[in-house]
Amino acid sequence: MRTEVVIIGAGPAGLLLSHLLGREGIESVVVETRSRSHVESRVRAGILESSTVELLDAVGLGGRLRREGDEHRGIHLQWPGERHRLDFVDLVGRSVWVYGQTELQKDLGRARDVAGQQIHYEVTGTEVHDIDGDRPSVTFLDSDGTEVRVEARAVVGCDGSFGPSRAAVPEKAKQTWGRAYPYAWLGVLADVPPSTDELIYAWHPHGFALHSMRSAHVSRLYLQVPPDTDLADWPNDRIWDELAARLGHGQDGWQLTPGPITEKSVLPMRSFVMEPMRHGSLFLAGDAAHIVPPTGAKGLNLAVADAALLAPALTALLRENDSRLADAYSATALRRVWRCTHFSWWMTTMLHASTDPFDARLQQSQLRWVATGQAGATGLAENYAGLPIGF
Ligand code: RFL
Ligand code: PHB
Repeated sequence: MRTEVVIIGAGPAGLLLSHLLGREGIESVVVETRSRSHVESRVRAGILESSTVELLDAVGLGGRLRREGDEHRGIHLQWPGERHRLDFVDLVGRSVWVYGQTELQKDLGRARDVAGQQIHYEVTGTEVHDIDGDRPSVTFLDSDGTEVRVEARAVVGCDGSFGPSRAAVPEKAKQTWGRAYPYAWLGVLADVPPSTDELIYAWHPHGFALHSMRSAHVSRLYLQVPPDTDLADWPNDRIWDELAARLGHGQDGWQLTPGPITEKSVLPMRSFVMEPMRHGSLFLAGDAAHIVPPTGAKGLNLAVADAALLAPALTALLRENDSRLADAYSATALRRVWRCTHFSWWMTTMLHASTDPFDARLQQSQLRWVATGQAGATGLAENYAGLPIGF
């Protein structure tokens, strides 16, 4: 089989890239190990930056998001006894949108259906070949066991943190950086209206807690837990009691309303960056090249920004034989990647309880500076509401 671009992975990076290339008349084939229903029901991110929303609008994907998503002007930052609101619109003139990654994934899937996109779901044994030349190919076993080889002009690894693309770049041609954090998040989805209008990020000596949401009827909440946490040790009552304690139930009359929990999982937290994000005719985008802890809500937005940079670069390369944008892709994308990597690390280390009492004092001082002063609040707002795609 022959196409122009093979995209490995049908997550947000892969499907958005195929959508953007399709709009330029560039043909792509997408391969994905999981089933479509699995990809569309994975509970993950929930916050879209303003530049993500503007991009989705500009390429015809913003309709349902604007109708069913919820625009938030800011967040609440708190610690025991105090809750402060940061208004991003006042601070930096930008907002964020609450819209589940599951919904964006469905919107992307439908848009690709309409365009007649070839997507091979439930493939196995994906391998990347000949990326040093300009005729790379990808081989895999299709869902019915047929061996398939797709030749292309470029391969894009959008295969997330465990896909094969990153490993296809020779060791001597790449550098990696990373950090594993000594905690994880226990995340729950609950069929109960959110107890807050905007997200609450809470520092607490027991550990961090976050009150997020998916809709007017569904709440999404997280608790900092040790990385080796066994879900069996966290019956629902214990989860709600701990959320109530950390989020300040009773503080100034605020109440957390518990409800039926429909999903529960433990998520490890790490930072990771690989450079460069291109080797020969293989390009990497999204979690395949970088991973951030979820505290800054940046992972999905970075995946979108990579796809938005890569689409014009591949278009110029394939249509005009102009390699300038493709040659600049890695360095351009990495500027934003490192900014978001720093922001996510900073939010994470500021908000998660550590065992060192000196750290705790520094965190409280930093939090107060951010929550009550113009300079700190503006820095948080600028990063959280999002930088321009080409930052
Ligand atoms: P994805 O979504 O992981 O998609 C990669 C796809 O590649 C497939 N794949 C393969 N396909 C073919 N052959 C192979 N050998 C393959 N190996 C893997 C996988 O099955 C998968 O479908 O990566 P992408 O597209 O780069 O998107 C990244 C985002 O999904 C991720 O960064 C965010 O979900 C991170 N994240 C958040 N980001 C935000 O911007 N805001 C948030 O509020 C936010 N919250 C979160 C998050 C991630 C979370 N988890 C579970 C990781 C909250 C959570 C809980
Ligand atoms: C979410 O709603 O899943 C969410 C929101 C904000 C974060 C992380 C996750 O920082």
